[in-house]
Amino acid sequence: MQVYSVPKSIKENSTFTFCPGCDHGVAIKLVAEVLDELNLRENAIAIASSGCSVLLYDFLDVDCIEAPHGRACAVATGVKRAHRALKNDKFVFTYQGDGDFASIGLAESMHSALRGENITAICINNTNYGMTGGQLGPTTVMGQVTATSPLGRNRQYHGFPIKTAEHIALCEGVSFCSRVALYNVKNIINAKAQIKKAFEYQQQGLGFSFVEILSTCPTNWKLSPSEAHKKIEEEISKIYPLGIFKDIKND
Ligand SMILES: Cc1ncc(C[n+]2csc(CCOP(=O)(O)OP(=O)(O)O)c2C)c(N)n1
Ligand code: SF4
Repeated sequence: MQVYSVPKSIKENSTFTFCPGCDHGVAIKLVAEVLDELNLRENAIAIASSGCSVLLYDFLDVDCIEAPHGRACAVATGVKRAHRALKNDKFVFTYQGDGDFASIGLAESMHSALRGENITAICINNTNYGMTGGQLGPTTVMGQVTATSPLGRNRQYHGFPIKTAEHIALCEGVSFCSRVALYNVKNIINAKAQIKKAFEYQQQGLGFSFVEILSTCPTNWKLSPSEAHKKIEEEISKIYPLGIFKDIKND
């Protein structure tokens, strides 16, 4: 009996090149499993962005476009609308870091949500700019030491971090909005269910769907993979609570 196989939506013989213990690999595997289960692989277009998330297109066996930093939701909007105008509807989703989605791209992200674009955005929140060396990002928590906040994030100099899912949930065009984590099996199973729901809402034409995934960046956090997961469980998920913030079918 086969109990596990690599998702068809992952390229054959792929070896993830993320740092050891990085949750990007788990997140991409979940996305691939959901694409398989919903039979979306041939019709999907993924929009990758700048940051470690861009590596998505090295591993995912679907059509991918790389957007300039922060512009993934804008590119996804264009791709979705252009195909719809040609009566060739596509399944379109973005895969972005928190810096990409909630800092340089905040206007594009939020206005896509407000417009209710029928796309799905996945935001990997690892509380820093991972690819460029661990600088302070929009989600860096108070007191967190980063490459550009050596004394820790503080109110006077840096201000407060953004609670991305809570803000996106306030946008009227949003059909589904949740925050998940990947620090244990229960959470991984739940994360997959939320990604699936977000994808299904797009299939049903319900508007902008969004999943924020709390993720590790052991390299820049200077922690082991297990310490990094513990940090998410005990610290980060207390500041950024897990849950569904909007579900138009159940609200
Ligand atoms: C317009 C622009 N500004 C800055 C950069 C440099 N840059 C590349 S990746 C990145 C940060 C990515 O951080 P995040 O979006 O949080 O993703 P992560 O790497 O943590 O997954 C930056 C600032 C760029 N590529 N383009
Ligand atoms: S720098 Fe951080 S986010 Fe990027 S691959 Fe390494 S651990 Fe993952």
